[in-house]
Amino acid sequence: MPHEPPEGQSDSQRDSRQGNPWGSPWRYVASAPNLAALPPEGPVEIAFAGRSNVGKSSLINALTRQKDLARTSKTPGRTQALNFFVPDKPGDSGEEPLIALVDMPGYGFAKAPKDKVEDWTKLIHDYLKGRATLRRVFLLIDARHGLKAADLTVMKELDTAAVTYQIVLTKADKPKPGELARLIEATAEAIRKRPAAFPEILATSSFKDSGLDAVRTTAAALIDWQGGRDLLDTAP
Ligand SMILES: Nc1nc2c(ncn2[C@@H]2O[C@H](COP(=O)(O)OP(=O)(O)O)[C@@H](O)[C@H]2O)c(=O)[nH]1
Ligand SMILES: [Mg+2]
Repeated sequence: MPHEPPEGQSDSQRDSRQGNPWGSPWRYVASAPNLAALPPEGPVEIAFAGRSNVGKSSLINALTRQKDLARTSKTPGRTQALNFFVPDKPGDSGEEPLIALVDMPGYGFAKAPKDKVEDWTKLIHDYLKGRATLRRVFLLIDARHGLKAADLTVMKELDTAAVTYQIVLTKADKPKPGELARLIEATAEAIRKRPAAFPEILATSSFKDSGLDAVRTTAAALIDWQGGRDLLDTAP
C-alpha cells in the first residue's frame, strides 16, 4: 500500500535511503541451506514462497530487471536454500540495506528423496514462522492451477504465526483473460476469512512484464522508515 514518507523527508532523501529500492541494481548476499546459516536479522524481509516451478526466481529476476540474479530452474544450483538479495548501492557502502528479497526453495517437490524433502520443508516452515524481520510473504500461485493442498498447509501456518501473506499469481500470460478473472475471484473467496491473508491479489507475468509495478510498489511500501513500523502495518 503506498504511503507518504515521514514529514520533512524529501523524495531524494528517501530514495537515498533506499525508499525506492527498485531504482538501483540488486545483489546476492547469502544462501542459507539451514537455519543456522541465515544472515543476521536486519533489513525488512519479503519472502517469495510457493511450489517448485511456480516462478519464484523468475519473478525476482523480472522485478529487479536482472535476468541472472536469482537462478531459475534451467540452472539448478542454490535452489534448495533460502537466497537473500539486497539493493546494491555502490558508493554507499556504510549504509545498511533496508530491505531484502528472499527466494525460497519450492515446496511440493515430488522427485527428490524423502529425507531431503523433509529437511527443506522444515527449513521453509521454520523460517516462515520464526523470522522476526519477515514483513510479508508473497505466496506465489500458478495462474493455471490455483491453490493446491501444499499452499493451504503453508497458509494455515502463516495464519497461526500471524505472518501476513499476499497471493501473487504467476504465469498470468497462460490462462485466457476470462479464466484469469475467474481464478482471481475464486482465490479471493478462498482467502477471505483467513486471518493473515492480505486481501489484494496480484497477477503477474515475468515473461510479459505484467503486474510487476504493483508488486514493486507493494514491496517498497513495506520498508520501515525510522522505526515507523506500527504505522505501516497494513495487515487486515
Ligand atoms: N509462461 C510463463 N512461464 C514462466 C513465467 N515465469 C516463470 N516461468 C517458467 O516456469 C518455470 C519455473 O520458473 P522458476 O522461476 O525457476 O520457478 P521456481 O522454481 O519457483 O523458482 C521455468 O521454466 C520458467 O521459464 C511466466 O511469467 N510465464
Ligand atoms: Mg527457484
